[in-house]
Amino acid sequence: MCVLLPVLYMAILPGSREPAPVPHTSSPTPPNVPTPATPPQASSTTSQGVRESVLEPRVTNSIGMEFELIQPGEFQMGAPDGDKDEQPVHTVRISKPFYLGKYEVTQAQWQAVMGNNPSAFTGDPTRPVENVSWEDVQEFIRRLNTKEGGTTYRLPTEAEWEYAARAGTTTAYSFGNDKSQLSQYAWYADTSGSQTHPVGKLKPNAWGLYDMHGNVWEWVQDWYGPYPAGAAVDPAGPSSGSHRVLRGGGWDNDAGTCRSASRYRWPPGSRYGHLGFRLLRLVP
Ligand SMILES: [Ca+2]
Repeated sequence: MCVLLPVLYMAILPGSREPAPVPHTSSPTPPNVPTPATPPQASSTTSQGVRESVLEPRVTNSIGMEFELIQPGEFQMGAPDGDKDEQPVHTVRISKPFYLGKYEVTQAQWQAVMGNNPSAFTGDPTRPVENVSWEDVQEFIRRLNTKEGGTTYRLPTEAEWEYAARAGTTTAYSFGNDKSQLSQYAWYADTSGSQTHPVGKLKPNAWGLYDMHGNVWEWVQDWYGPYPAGAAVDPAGPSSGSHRVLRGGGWDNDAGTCRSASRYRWPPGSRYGHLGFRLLRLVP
């Protein structure tokens, strides 16, 4: 009877999936149910999968920066109907999990590490720091890595940034294609009042990241250059260049410029009131 029970149970369940294996006591692995509000699950029961399962879904560092775990995966980088430099759309595989800042780095966090606040828009320390160059950010990272010894931070690569911004979507924005919804997620030209706003006040994307669209442009690690023609694994951009890449659009940009695939660039020494960043924290 005990052996027949699972079979009978499946037979009387309307809509039971026929190929589903009969429950087996020695294999307790549950089905991998997609959950759009969280990062993707490990794809298999490899040793890497076991390791991923024990990672904290989010961490907070010594100066209160919060990070969300981003699981590895594959996505289509670029936009077929976007600007020329967003093409060709190509397959990118992110091979390792990483933590990404839930918010843009704030003025309070910059102050805690650097002892100053270069921002153009002050008055609330939870506004994003801006008016920082790519090179300034490297100094911030050096000091933070020293302060936290044993934990490594860096800027995300352009591919890591877009992968996280899309959060599994293939649309213009992390919430779809409808520009009229952008004001729920982003401070941009139509809504910002020509200034930055405290981080995290609007809706996050499906992976829990705020202000990926708008507020301040975010420096990423890569030199600016054309995309590769074919598929890539953990691409890090050209080996040299004159401009570093910025992503996400800012408070003074139109909706189209805040798309997930949109790219911009400035020389690494440039500072403006719309240039900020968020950090990546390596998984140990
Ligand atoms: Ca942003």
